[in-house]
Amino acid sequence: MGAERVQDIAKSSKETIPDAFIRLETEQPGITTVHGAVLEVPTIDYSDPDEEKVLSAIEDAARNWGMFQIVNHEIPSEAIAKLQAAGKGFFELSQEEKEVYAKPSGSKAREGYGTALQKEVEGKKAWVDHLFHKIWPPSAINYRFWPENPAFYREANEEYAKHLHGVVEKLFKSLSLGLGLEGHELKEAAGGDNLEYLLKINYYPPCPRPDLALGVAAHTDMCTITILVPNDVQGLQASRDGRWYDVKYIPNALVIHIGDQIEILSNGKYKSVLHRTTVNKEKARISWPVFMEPPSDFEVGPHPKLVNKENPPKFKTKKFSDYIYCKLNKIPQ
Ligand code: DH2
Ligand code: SIN
Ligand code: FE2
Repeated sequence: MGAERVQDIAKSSKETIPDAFIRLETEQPGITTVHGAVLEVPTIDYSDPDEEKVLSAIEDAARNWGMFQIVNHEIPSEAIAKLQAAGKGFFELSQEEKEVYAKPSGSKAREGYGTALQKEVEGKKAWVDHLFHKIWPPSAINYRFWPENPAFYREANEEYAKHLHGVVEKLFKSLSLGLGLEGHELKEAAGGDNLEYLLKINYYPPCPRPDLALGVAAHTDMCTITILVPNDVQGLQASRDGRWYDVKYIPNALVIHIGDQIEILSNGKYKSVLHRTTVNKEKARISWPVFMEPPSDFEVGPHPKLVNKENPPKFKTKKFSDYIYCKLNKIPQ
């Protein structure tokens, strides 16, 4: 039965890795990373009393980077530490215990514990396992995919989701104002209060050849925005002028990715960021991205107030589920 987990493969890989994980030279991090440089993506300080300045910094970052970090946000560091301890605890359970939460094979749903059978360049595999489930709104949660162990898993995730809700509301408002819209209009056009938050825990086991393998291959996020916290192991890289850089790690910061749906809603003014992840020789890297998704049958397209004769729509309007389907199956727009 069971799919092969990277966590198991890692245990039996002492010096080499299976061929399926060795990237093409055009992707290998050892060759394609700009070494000795870290990318300082824009940092937004939410404790800054100058609201105009914060707003223009967010607008600039969303336009020119598609990525930024928020420091001094309202999420207590204890809530982040608890979320992280809960996720780490899950991946440290026995394989048998983790498989209880495995994504049912053949199921179309995405929730559950899994290892991607990625349809990637040359069929190469990603050095990562994951757990994926909704955390918001409470009515959309399927607790079937929330681990019972560690015992505080549920409390940690519910608390984090509540805190995150405040950050998401504030961020959508800023991004909306940055487009010249009313504060509520961007979120409304992205699904409003039906916006769903999906947590993915990425578990990247130690890898004997981090120069040859990738965690997650280069991609832009499909959702509206992603809010991510990593553990203390470096690994997130962003593409800048066609080169790959490590993103500067800031303890307790929230990493924000502008996703495809915001690029579309803004009619191209905001850009989704191309990123990927590397792995570490000695340490497990773990990250907790939360994807803010429109409901699957919700249609997303350039905001009507942002298109006119001079600015025609640059993107088609599509149901979010159709957008995902086309992207995953590489069907051109
Ligand atoms: C936006 C995204 C992603 C997403 C959902 C979004 C990703 C993927 C991801 C995913 C989830 C479950 C899986 C899987 C991949 O879902 O980038 O293989 O089983 O990582 O809204 O960007
Ligand atoms: C991802 O982009 O899917 C993962 C990012 C990370 O692990 O930091
Ligand atoms: Fe991503």
